[in-house]
Amino acid sequence: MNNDLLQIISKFDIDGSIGSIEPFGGGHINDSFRALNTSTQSPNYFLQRINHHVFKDVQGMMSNIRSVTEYLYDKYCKDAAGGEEMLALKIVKTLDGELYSKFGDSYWRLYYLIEGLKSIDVPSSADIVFEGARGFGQFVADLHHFDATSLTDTIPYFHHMPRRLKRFEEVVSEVKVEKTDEKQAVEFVRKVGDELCELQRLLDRGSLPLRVTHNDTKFNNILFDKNNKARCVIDLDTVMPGLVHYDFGDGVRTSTCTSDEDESDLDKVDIDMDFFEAYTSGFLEDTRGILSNLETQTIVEGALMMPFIMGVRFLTDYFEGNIYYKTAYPTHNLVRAKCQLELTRKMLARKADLISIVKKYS
Ligand code: ADP
Ligand code: GN1
Ligand code: MG
Repeated sequence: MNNDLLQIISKFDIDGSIGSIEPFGGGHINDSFRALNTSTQSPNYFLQRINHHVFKDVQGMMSNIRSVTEYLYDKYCKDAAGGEEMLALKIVKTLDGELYSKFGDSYWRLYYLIEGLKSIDVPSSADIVFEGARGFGQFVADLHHFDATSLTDTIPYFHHMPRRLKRFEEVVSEVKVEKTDEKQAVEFVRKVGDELCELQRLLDRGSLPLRVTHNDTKFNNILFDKNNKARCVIDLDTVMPGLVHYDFGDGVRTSTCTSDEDESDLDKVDIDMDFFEAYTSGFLEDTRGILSNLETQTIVEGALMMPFIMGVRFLTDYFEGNIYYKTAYPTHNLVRAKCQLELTRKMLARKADLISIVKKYS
């Protein structure tokens, strides 16, 4: 076992004795490890190195997570009935009572490992899509009365589409866009960019409310039990004030697409309309009662914007030299961008059908 990891975990208030610490999970930003206890009487843990280049205000982010998880923990424990209730992540503090620990140049946090639950990268049925969406919707509904203004913006302007486009243009102006596929991607961003800033315009006008949203509702950020029931929303780094559209949209992006996020064969990239219907009905199940008419009427804009903003972010990172996302090969971000932009294009072509489906469940 890595000695540094053992030293790091020993700074936290843990029980028992750790027998192994192994890499776990494969996100693009943080590094995660599972720490197993030697004794079954003591809990197992989930250790993460926080990417502080991305999350610059580590204290602010950890206090957001603490207040939201404590709020949910309280709610779920009170509501608990029959072992099918939702669960909340629980932070393990350091021996000094802090929410994270600094070791050399890096920042670390610890959660209890939630036993017996699994994440699903690619849902295999509409039922699973429905259930994941229901869980993400419940998360927003459960935080309906939580004061969004008490939370720090962990990444300022995270989903501010006009700013993402401005940064994209700055980066593009400093590089040579030479290859045909790069040029096509840039042209597409310029062609549809303004249309996909609609949510920001509505927000700026005060027509849509800021809520507590997750902002990274990638489908594998919700854990399922053995009966495929959604039980726990995880990966809470980006929980902050946002539009419900972002949570609807990122779940759609990652659960209803017919390919992986980085598929290079663009013919394989499309939206599965049955899965979209399942996602919509699941997400609206608990949120229907709390959303304004305009939020529901415009929620499809979130499903269109999220693949697009990801396309723009991946493309920007590619032109910037792959400094933000973990990549497996030099053109990985370009491949991801082309895939996300293709998904955007195909979804835009079906916008009227997507709106009809939302109407059916509103
Ligand atoms: P990333 O930012 O890398 O996506 P996550 O916080 O989503 O990191 O964790 C990566 C994976 O680890 C998740 O998809 C899930 O499978 C698992 N995981 C995360 N937190 C826990 C936990 N507390 N208990 C059990 N498994 C977890
Ligand atoms: C990142 O950490 P992970 O892999 O869940 C990113 C999300 C993107 C996602 C794309 C803080 O999420 O915004 O949607 O990659 N998180 C951050 O796969 O930038
Ligand atoms: Mg994750």
